[in-house]
Amino acid sequence: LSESLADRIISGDRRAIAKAITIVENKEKGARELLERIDRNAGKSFVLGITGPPGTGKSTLVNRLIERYRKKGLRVGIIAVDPTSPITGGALLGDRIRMVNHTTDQGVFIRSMASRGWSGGLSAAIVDVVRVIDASGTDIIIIETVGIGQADIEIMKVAHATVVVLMPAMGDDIQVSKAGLMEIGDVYVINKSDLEGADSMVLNLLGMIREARDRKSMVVKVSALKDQGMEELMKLIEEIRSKFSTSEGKNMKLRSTSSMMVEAAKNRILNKFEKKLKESPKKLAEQVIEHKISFEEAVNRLIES
Ligand SMILES: Nc1nc2c(ncn2[C@@H]2O[C@H](COP(=O)(O)OP(=O)(O)O)[C@@H](O)[C@H]2O)c(=O)[nH]1
Ligand SMILES: [Mg+2]
Repeated sequence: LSESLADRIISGDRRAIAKAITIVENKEKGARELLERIDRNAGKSFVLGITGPPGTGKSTLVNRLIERYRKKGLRVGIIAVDPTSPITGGALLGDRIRMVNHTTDQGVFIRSMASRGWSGGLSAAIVDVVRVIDASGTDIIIIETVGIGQADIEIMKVAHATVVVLMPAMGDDIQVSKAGLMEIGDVYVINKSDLEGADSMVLNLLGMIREARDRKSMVVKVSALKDQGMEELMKLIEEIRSKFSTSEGKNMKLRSTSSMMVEAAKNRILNKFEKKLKESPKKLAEQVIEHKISFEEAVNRLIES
């Protein structure tokens, strides 16, 4: 089964991609084998992270990017990570509606993932999903996350480049500076620049970036809704993407691949450890209480695999 499924993924079959993602997400039997089978075909997609506080217009912007990349004839994959549960998720529904224009296009693959219920393994799950979509011959994979927590920052390490989306009148909002968003952006977008306060937000932002680090990043004003400033944003992203197949791109790939490996490894160690915690602590504790083994020895045994 996984042999033919792997072939179908590699040929770009959207239904096969969707099925494979379900298999790896649920850690079904054969998931690892499937990932092994597609491994040689992965590593070609440019992964673009898009993050920022809720409601800044990320999904609207992603739609605009999809339109443009499709016009270039490129295949696009979207992973929309949503904090709400898949059952009650209003925002998820919103994303679906906004992206609905692309559902009949074979060159676009969209997958929503709930960020809840992964108990720390979200990044690892995303890594597997990225590899499946990557192996299907997708040129660009966009990961949209709500940039409000450490988990989102972790996810963005998987991306080759990160776009942070903000909007006017956020000031030096605690959401922005506390969330670590100032450290991770290659490009900062002030979206909703059709609204008042965009210019002062740009100044604010430049100040915040300067405070956070010395690396320069690009700032661009956009209105995703009115489709304004999108050409300039595309130019900035394409500038980064054009380096992907050069020596500079090698560094992007190294950073992304090592982050992916670390996320996957962390998750597996954690799973193993948690499994062990279910079995042995009480038995070990009994021996500690009875002074059959020392406390230190018990801790050591707990972390031995
Ligand atoms: N005025 C204005 N509204 C926008 C713009 N982009 C998005 N919006 C609106 O902002 C709201 C949130 O957009 P959405 O894309 O779902 O934001 P997300 O939560 O960051 O993904 C929606 O009502 C959009 O129509 C824009 O450029 N200008
Ligand atoms: Mg969204």
